[in-house]
Amino acid sequence: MPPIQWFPGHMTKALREMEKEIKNVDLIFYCLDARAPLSCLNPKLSNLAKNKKIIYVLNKSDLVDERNLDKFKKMLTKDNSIAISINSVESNSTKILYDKAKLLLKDKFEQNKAKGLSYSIKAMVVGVPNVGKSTLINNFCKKAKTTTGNKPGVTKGKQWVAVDDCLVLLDTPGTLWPSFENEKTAKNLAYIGSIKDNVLDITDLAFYFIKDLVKINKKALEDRYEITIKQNQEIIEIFDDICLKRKCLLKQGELDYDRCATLILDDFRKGRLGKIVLD
Ligand SMILES: Nc1nc2c(ncn2[C@@H]2O[C@H](COP(=O)(O)OP(=O)(O)OP(=O)(O)O)[C@@H](O)[C@H]2O)c(=O)[nH]1
Ligand SMILES: [Mg+2]
Repeated sequence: MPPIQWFPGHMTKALREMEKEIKNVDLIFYCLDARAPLSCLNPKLSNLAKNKKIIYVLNKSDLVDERNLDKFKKMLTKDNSIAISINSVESNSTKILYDKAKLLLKDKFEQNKAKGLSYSIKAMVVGVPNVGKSTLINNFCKKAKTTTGNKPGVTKGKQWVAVDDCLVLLDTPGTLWPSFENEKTAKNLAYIGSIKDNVLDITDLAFYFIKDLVKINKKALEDRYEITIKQNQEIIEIFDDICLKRKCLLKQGELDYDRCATLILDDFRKGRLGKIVLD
């Protein structure tokens, strides 16, 4: 697969602004997509957050089997960090994050209380594009204070949002890094919709997605598209079968791979292929 890369100017600018703001925040909500939590670890963001308390949010947990998340939670839990899975679309699901944030910053609360000062937590919400950072913030606020969307690059600039007197959140644009050293990471980010589709060859991407899914969970493809995948079957033949089943055809009866590719990736992204963890 040709190297995938998407690092537009607004991301460089966003990272610079986040570097400036980092000293003003007590805590980082590091948003990861539960379907590929490790692929969502951006070295630039991890470096930015290294001296801060971090709550890793394994978001979109409704799209996976929770039992698959235990190993990631263990890996991400360290002295200064914990990991929690949530579904940001479900109302009030961020309550647990709020409670944990208060617990992590208990000392600061108490020191300020002793001085008779009120204290509000300032937290920065970071992550690669499209993992649900803005949705998470709206969940905290119980109303749509930030713009969300089913595509990467919706949030273009930083935005402070007051949840209540005790918590202020900073929404940030989804950021990637200049070059992916690992092809698997790049592909996973593309599959989950963190990379703009128009910088990718969508048919190539779907081809590799089928190839990967055959290894991870070929039954998911068989069930969704009512096909049978033979052992060592060529990936292109599987792609053809899905095209035929979904009637993705051009005028002369040729297969419309582009349309089929969009359909397959959309099915995965919306959870219609079942609960799949890529990492
Ligand atoms: N199924 C599911 N979808 C979610 C969840 N959280 C967010 N989404 C959806 O994911 C898409 C992206 O959400 P956003 O909140 O805009 O993501 P973002 O991280 O702010 O994206 P950028 O601003 O582009 O970096 C939207 O269609 C949301 O509805 C979740 O927990 N589960
Ligand atoms: Mg956003």
